[in-house]
Amino acid sequence: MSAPAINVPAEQMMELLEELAAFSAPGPGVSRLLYTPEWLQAQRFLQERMAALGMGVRMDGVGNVYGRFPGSQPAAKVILTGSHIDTVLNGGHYDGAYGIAAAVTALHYLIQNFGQPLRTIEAVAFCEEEGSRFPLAYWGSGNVTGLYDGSEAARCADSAGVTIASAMSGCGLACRPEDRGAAAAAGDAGGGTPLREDIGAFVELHIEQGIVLEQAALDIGIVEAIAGQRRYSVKVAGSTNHAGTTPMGLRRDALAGAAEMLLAMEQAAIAAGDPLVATCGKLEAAPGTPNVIPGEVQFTLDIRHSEAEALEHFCSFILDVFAELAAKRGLTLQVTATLATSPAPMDTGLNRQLEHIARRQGRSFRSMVSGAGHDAQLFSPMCPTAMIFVPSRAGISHSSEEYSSPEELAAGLNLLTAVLYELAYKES
Ligand code: HGY
Ligand code: MN
Ligand code: MN
Repeated sequence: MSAPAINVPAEQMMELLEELAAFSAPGPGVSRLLYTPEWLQAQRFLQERMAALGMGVRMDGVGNVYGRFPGSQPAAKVILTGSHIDTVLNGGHYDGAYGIAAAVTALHYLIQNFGQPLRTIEAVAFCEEEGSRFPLAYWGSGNVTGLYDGSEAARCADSAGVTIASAMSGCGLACRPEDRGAAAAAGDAGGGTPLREDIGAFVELHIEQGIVLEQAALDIGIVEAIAGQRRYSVKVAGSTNHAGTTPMGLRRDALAGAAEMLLAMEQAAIAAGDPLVATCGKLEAAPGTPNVIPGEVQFTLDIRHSEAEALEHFCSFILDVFAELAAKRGLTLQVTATLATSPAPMDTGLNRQLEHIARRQGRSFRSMVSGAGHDAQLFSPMCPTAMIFVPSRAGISHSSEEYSSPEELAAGLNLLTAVLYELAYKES
């Protein structure tokens, strides 16, 4: 059976993107952090929109929203597509939301033009991927794929001390596995275990968040692997003292110590060479007054590499350097690992299919590694998984400047729709 022409109008997707961007806390760009009022409004909006399009809709026990069109072969595994609904602080309109808006638009186009699929097709808005509010990331796909079992909700709190569990119950969601069973039995919208074993393939459409495609003037990136990530929270403690009366030689300055550690990390990352990257994105010094020597500093580390061994080696090396610097300065050091995701290869068979479709649709493309982490990397060990990129203007992302043109977004939408057609409608 040859492949039918796929020509999805982008208007529905563009409208969804605009509506989703409105669900944000005040301030520049889009801020939609997990379990905030704007997060809940966005997830409820998506449920309404999916239901209005005729999808079967549900929210699971952690707040992932699903919309599906059932297949004629109920025993066949589900073809899942989507991305994350949360954003970074003051982020852009497209990171995460694009994959969701395209998934909903693609499913609606397929059902309208080709009727019931053989295998169920499902769109998902994962509740959280960024790690912007709580010191963990991938809370949505991590619960679906078993990275988390939900027990983390009780012990993980944001900077205001609000635990995931209490933020969840504030959204009407059951948090503990035993609660979810009861909620599901009661038909509670926030019930239903997130863990899934019925997924036959996962495809994520996303902006590149880098400059490779724009510089090469290419339409599409077909991701061959997603970098592994390690995140840590680090606490350096010394002693507060008077900024005016304490001689330099008698200080245990936690901030000066942290600064030396972070400069050493930057030098080591540069020496390690691409694709290793290491970042401190958040640092808080206490007590935080101009005339007091900081006695305590908390900061985060985000270290990535596309090869597991190189990532492991760099992390253990740099944490040893931190320990030496702390000892030299009479400081104490406490390092807590908050995230570890392995580098994830995408499915070569699916990637061949995507290349074939891109050629058929007249799209230029290249294969590439993703330095950004994505929900797709948690699915690749459990089912055939693929990721499609479209260009980001000037490679900018995690910023209100994030932009991809409607034409670029439409090219990704049409490629996604075509591969979903092949996965859900074609006899295997
Ligand atoms: O941080 C990342 O790589 C992704 O944008 N969450
Ligand atoms: Mn993203
Ligand atoms: Mn992101």
